[in-house]
Amino acid sequence: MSTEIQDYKKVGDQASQEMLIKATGDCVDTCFDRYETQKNHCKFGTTGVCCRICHMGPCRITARSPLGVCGADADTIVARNYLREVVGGTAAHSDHGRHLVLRLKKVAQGNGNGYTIKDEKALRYNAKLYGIEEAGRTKQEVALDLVELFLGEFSSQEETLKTLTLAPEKRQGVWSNLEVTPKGIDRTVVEAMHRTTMGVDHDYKSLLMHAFRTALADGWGGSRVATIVSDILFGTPKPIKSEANLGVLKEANINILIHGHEPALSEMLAVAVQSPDVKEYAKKAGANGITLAGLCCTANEILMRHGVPVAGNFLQQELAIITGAVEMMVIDVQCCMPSLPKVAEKYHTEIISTAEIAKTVGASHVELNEDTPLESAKELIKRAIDNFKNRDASKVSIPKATSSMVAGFSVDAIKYMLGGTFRASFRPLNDAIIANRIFGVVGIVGCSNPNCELENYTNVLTKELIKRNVLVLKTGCAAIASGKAGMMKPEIGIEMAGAGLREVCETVGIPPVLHMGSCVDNCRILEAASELVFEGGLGDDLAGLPAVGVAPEWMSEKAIAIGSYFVASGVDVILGNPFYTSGSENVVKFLNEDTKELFGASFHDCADPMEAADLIMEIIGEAREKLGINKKAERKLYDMQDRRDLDV
Ligand code: NFS
Ligand code: SF4
Repeated sequence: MSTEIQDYKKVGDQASQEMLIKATGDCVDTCFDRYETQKNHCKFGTTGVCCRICHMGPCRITARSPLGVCGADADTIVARNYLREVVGGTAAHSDHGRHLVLRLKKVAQGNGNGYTIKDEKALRYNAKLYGIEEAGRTKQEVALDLVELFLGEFSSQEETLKTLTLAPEKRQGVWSNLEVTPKGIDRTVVEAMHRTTMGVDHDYKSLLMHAFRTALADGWGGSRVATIVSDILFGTPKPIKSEANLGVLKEANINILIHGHEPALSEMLAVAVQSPDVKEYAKKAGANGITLAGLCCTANEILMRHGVPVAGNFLQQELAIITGAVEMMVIDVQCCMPSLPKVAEKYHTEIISTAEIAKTVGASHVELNEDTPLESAKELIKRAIDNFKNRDASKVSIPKATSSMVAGFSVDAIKYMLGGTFRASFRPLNDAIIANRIFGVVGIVGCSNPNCELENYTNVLTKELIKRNVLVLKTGCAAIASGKAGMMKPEIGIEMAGAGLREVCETVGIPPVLHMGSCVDNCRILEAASELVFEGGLGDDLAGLPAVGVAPEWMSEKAIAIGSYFVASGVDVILGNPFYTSGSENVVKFLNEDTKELFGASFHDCADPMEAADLIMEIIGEAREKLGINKKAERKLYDMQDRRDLDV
């Protein structure tokens, strides 16, 4: 077995290794196998110089053929491809946001059918942020006004996005001076497709500036709207305990996995699974109970609000089926591999697609009945229970590995942890940063990718940063990696943290690695960064904060959009693997250098986690120097070093 494990050294965690070995025995192909057959990637693709925008091509740029048929050069082609990737990511996050706004509209009109405004406080707080009168009005009235405003964020043709005004004023000025303030989200996305079609925008700088404009429409538009509305409909997350890794599946239970990104259906399933009739039905089928667990960002959404355990992240979706113990996998949108039904064929698992816009060959398609969503969620669960009898016990092997974790750190929850109900504020965090007990704040986000050892970069970097007194904020699959590695258990995380960070975490009662949610919730990281600015003492802009973003193992277009809105917001971003832009020196220089002049932040490529840690310390150190807070950490007590320094 150990030699077999070595074959899978690209997978660090034991649970995934065990399932990959089982996959070989069961003759199942996974993305890890397919990566091997695909990995001699076409250089035209990886350098970004392949253009198939019109049918005079495809054109590929080389030293001997430096221009496409139309005359487009490498700069134009690479920039166009980059912008189209940002568009893909922005569209995904924003369409997700739109669905939630339409859901809130139904609820506010009295047609919620089981969905409600769960967090009225969040509704009223956000209405006020947008200048909507809320005092003395019903929550439905307020919600309808907010819905109208949010729908305008998508459809506005001439007015700029209102959500951008939630950013610090100085940043809004930077955007307006650079003319990258987006108009409506839909307009911005459509315009990007127009600009990149054959014969339109050919200046790489103009294309890249539209990429940043589009990304802002994501981070300060679609994503922020999605997060606000999720909090209103499903509740603003608060710290909650749970567990992560494949070991959350239970042999004696009906195991149902929810996978994808949009929380509406999974919220209903999380409620339905608690109902006594469903529990009774499971018992009758001979099971001990029902385990509902999540994958990818749907997992993060219901983990943050219900403590539903996480079976795994992106690269574990096939591995979860290979346990042989999953009765049903319910998928919605994004990051759900089309391979799932093929893997499931070898077992008894039923794959159920549920989103109108996302169908998968080999999956059964069941949409929630909008009139009776709770009933249809129950029916789905009963269908999974009915499938229990088809489970082949000889094919079942569930890895033991799980780790307990605490998630649920919305900005509101962090404020509360820092100051309690009456004095909820970021002041203690600002003070800890100014006093250098916390050196800085780093957001580690994004996917897992078979092009590198699963979760190694993420975990090595996270460990190193907390040791160096950097508070780490996490979302997406990177958050799940830390949960699995035990770093989100307050007691273990605190053990790993440097003295200053440890002191703060112990006083406040938080782990040094905070789970802030799904990928759409990356806007919570920007919200937290804005709070640091609003609180005072750390400058007046997001640029210049002692903060950095990292996407160590990213793979998705969504990650490109996220990285771009971080940079446009003034936060430096380190990439574990580079963009497909190396075919144009000008584009690389623009993204990695010129943006520093424009936005006050840029991209950095760094393939090694320890080097990334050093680079982060350097960037944060410079920011601290400029803020005039780069003094030695205050110490309350003399430690050994101080005693030696006393020189007596
Ligand atoms: Ni983000 Fe979440 Fe995971 Fe990557 Fe996919 S699940 S939206 S894209 S893979 S972090
Ligand atoms: Fe070739 Fe230009 Fe057409 Fe692209 S747009 S495929 S470079 S001719």
